[in-house]
Amino acid sequence: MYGWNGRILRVNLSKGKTTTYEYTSDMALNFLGGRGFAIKILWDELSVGISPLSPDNMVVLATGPLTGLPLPSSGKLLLATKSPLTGGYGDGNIGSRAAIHLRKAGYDVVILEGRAPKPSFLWIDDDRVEILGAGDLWGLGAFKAEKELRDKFGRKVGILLIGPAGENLVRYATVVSESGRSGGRPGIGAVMGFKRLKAIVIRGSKDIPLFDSDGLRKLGAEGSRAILEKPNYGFWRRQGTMAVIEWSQENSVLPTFNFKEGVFEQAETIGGFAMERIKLSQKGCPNCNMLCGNVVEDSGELSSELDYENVAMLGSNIGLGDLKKVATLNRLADDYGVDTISLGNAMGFAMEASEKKLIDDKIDWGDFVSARELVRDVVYRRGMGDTLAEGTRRVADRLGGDASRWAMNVKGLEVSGYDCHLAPGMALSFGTSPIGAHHKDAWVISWEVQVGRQSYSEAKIDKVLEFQRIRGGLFESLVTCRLPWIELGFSLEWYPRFLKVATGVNFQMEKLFRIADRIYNLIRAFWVREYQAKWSSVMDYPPDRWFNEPLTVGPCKGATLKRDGYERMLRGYYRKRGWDHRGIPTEATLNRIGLTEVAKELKRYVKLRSS
Ligand code: PTT
Ligand code: SF4
Repeated sequence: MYGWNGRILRVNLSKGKTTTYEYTSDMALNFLGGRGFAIKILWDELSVGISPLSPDNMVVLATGPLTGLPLPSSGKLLLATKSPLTGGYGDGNIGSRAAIHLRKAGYDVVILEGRAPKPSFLWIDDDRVEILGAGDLWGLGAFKAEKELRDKFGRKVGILLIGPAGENLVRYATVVSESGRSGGRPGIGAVMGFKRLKAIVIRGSKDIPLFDSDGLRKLGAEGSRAILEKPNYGFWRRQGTMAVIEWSQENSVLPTFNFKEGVFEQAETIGGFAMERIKLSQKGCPNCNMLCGNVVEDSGELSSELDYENVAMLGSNIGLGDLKKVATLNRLADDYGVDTISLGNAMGFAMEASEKKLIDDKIDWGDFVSARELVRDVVYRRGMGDTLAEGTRRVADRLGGDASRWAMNVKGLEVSGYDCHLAPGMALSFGTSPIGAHHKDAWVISWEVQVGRQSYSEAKIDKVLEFQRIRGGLFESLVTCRLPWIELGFSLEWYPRFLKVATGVNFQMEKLFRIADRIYNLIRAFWVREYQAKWSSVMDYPPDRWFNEPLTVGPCKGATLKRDGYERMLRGYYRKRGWDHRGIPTEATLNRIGLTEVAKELKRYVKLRSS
């Protein structure tokens, strides 16, 4: 095989044993890499019904055939597990030198299983793999721990690690890297924490086998130049994703006061232009010339890297209109290794519960000092923070009454920063995302605002499907960053060309979309096998708040999502996917997509419709 190393590293932390094995070219051709490999491994190997926080769970680190090559924005890594937040499939994508070193060490995938007897870290130095004692690293924040590891292993190694949130099993703890990159929203940091694995340090020095290495270098350089020449490149370098704050405010989709509203009075003070005024520098993932990380000075004169989601969720969603203070909360989240989206939702939920006098603790909207303390309480599981560390679905269940109506999650994963009172297409995207309410698969909202917010049209279903194929299927399996395409208009046609010089295989778009559909169906089968009789189409609904509580301010005042319209779209979505009325793939669909064995296995748990 070219393009793929063809090797998987398996680390059993309980036994202290590491092994490598080769996978087949069939797996490469049918699942491509990244998300495709991760779900294939989790489906094949995980016992059904295991607790995500048990030695039986696995963490899969997966690269794709383009990862780490001299191609645009290829320094990304997919992390996957059975999520402690949702109980279903969960993954995240992180920019890290670890992705490149892993490929250069000769592996495409690492599987972490079992649980170490004591806090440990993994050292992968090409073929030499060691599980070492974490010693004093355990308990340290991610910034300090990363620095200590760099002092010891060298400035250039790849490092993935968890902070105290992962160690303390916060259900939305992430994996962090490069002092400010964070991935694995559905609690992959908590699974690593349960495994007592503080960090993974990787140094790789080999060549990745390529079909046409000269051709790849040339094409990669051509692609990088094409990105530099894009008309919006300059503005992108100034603001990156932060420009979305102003856009969201203008279009009344900026999450505000726990998604009660879509506009925030102080939006201007936390937007892209406000960010430019306190910007110190720009950072990016390796192998990328778009450098979209905006490093700013926070209220404690420390640096903090801001993106749209961080600011929307720790700013407007909790009523905080001071960007430096938002940056402080964000820095804490990065240091502790906790997801800003779920954290912002959990804090918004707590503030609303306090306003409604449903809890004894008092915490007002926009109260920075209490919010900062609450972040620490969540991470160290103190008082109310201990409950909030469980995620909004579990908190609402405990609180009872109508709390689940304004607990903003789908399948247990908190909603990312787009209000959907008047965005049915985006609501469908959140509802049907394969990991819970994340925007990464089908970020259709920008298109939806252009074509008309009101409609529940078939075109919106098609757009969700198209984006799920491109973003969730293609980019998550290649594994490279999708932002050159979605933000700068770097054409998708480059990717089959990249694949050709890397692997020698002609992947037409149609073939890649078929792989994407296979991945989506397998992920859906995984969820259904886990939930069994508890699975129903209700799992694919956005939070009740958007249906029941109209916006009270802004240009879309009075808007709500229409339940019958949403139901119609969801049914249409199922039909187009070849799923039945419960959202379960039919036997015919699974057979058609090459998942006959999956159909046989799934039949042991639920009744499958034949077509
Ligand atoms: C991603 C989610 C996002 S999506 C953001 S901001 W974004 C938040 N970032 C967090 C953070 O920072 N610190 C923290 N403690 N928690 C955070 N939670 C949130 O996590 C990120 C970029 C961004 S910035 C986006 S859109 C794109 N995402 C990609 C993706 O998903 N796939 C892909 N092939 N390419 C992508 N490119 C872009 O990468 P999750 P990163 Mg992230 C600090 O991880 O779990 O997927 O959640 O990885 O390296 O920081 O790059 O407006
Ligand atoms: Fe990383 Fe941004 Fe480059 Fe994507 S565009 S690889 S997120 S720096």
